[in-house]
Amino acid sequence: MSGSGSVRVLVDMDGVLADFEGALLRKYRERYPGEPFIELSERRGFLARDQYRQISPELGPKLSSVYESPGFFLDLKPIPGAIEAMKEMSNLKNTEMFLCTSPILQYEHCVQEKFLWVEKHLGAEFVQRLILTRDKTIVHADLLIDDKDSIKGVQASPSWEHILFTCCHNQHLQLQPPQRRLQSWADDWRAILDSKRRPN
Ligand code: T3P
Ligand code: MG
Repeated sequence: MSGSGSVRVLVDMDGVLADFEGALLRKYRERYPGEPFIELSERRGFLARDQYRQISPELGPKLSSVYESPGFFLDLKPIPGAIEAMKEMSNLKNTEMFLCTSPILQYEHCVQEKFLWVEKHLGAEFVQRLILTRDKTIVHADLLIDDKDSIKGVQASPSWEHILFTCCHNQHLQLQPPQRRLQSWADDWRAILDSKRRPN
């Protein structure tokens, strides 16, 4: 799979490097003051719009309008520690690190802004490590660090182990062993990479 002796890691963007949920709540409340909203501590389920729809059907499209707007993806704030972790990971020996992210289907702004975000926060050399795909199961790696609790695609048994990155919408989930979490970038991500290294 990866070069001999190397570990190949895919790192997701939204919810792992970029604070999608924080920006979504803040901008939704600015755009729709007076409408009901869900505190981040009360978020459940990957898609925020599904939870908002349960409050009232018209809240779903109102919420989507926020992340479909120009500037939403570019303006996302980095998750604490993410930029430092990516720079360190990219400099580790025997480590192949890629960013692996899915664009939303209303891709007009999202696709370009994901590239711009990487260049702005990580630098031009990281743009070369950026993979955009709607199906992460066909990308070969040892690890995928991602906040989505269930990652499906055409490959029923992906090559990577999915490490669930803790985010408001998944924090209450009880994982089935041997599934593993990374609680934050202050957690021991280096040990997770080391667990995949093969002895030379
Ligand atoms: P990423 O693969 O970087 O996590 O779904 C397309 C992208 O937008 C994907 O990015 C996930 C993110 N996203 C959310 O995190 N929550 C949502 O509710 C939606 C619609 C998208
Ligand atoms: Mg994500």
